[in-house]
Amino acid sequence: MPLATRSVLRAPTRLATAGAVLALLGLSSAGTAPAAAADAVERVKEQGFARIAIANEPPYTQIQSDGKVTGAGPELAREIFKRLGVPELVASVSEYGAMIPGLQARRFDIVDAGLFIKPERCRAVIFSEPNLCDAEAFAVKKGNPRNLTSFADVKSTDAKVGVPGGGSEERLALEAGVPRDRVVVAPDGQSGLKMLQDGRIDAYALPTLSIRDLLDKAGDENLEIVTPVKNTPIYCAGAAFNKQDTALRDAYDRVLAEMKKSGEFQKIVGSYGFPGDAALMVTREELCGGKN
Ligand code: 6CS
Repeated sequence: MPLATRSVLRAPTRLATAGAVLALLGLSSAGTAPAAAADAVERVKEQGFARIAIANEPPYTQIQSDGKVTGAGPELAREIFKRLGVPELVASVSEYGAMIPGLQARRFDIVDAGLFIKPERCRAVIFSEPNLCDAEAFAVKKGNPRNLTSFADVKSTDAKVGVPGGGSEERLALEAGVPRDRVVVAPDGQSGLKMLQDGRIDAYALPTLSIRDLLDKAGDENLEIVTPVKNTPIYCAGAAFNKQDTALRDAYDRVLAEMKKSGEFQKIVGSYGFPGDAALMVTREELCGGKN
């Protein structure tokens, strides 16, 4: 059963006030969806926290053992919202494929989880300027016995590839012509690695920094990384917002631009291994293929 969305309160875990629970459920205290305030910044300020969707895929997003939500995306969002006068983040774990519908249904105020900026997504939500850039990678058995270096290699063999549900790797595999029954959705990184270790898949596809983090933590000498995956782009993610929340997106962008200029942005994302300068070399408009 693919993971959809479950709510995690930021540690030190706050007592879930009725308002917070209702807000997480996409309801205001009046029991109806929060009014799409003319100025979303004021709506979130009045709420007292920003509802953020994460995937729990380190180093992009991570829920620590004490419940604290960290990772490059949430750390960046936490600092930006603090400067906007919003002191708290309240996180929900979501599959990538459920993040955009969650924004559209106003279950979240922001996705800051390494959601890659792509034209088809730019038609559904609005993005900040780029923040987290990365290549694509496969985790494979040591020696790469199936010689899988691209999604085309997966297609031309009877290999199976593990992917995150609704994620870019799933789309890359299907677009390369890998049959649907050989594109296997893994609900999270640990499950994907286990599927590889058990031989249920021949490669597990995620962004490079995510695969590196998984392999470092697994310490399994029978696994190795292939990166970059041939014929795949360097992706850059941005924070994503409901299309009506242009004021909130623009406010996020203003602070992000200040932090990029001061070097604070590069320091935060760099501490998680991300090349901050890569995000300065491309724009949202270029990645969306037009205005967003
Ligand atoms: O945005 C995406 O689709 C991809 N982003 C990350 C950080 N991990 C996997 C996912 O497919």
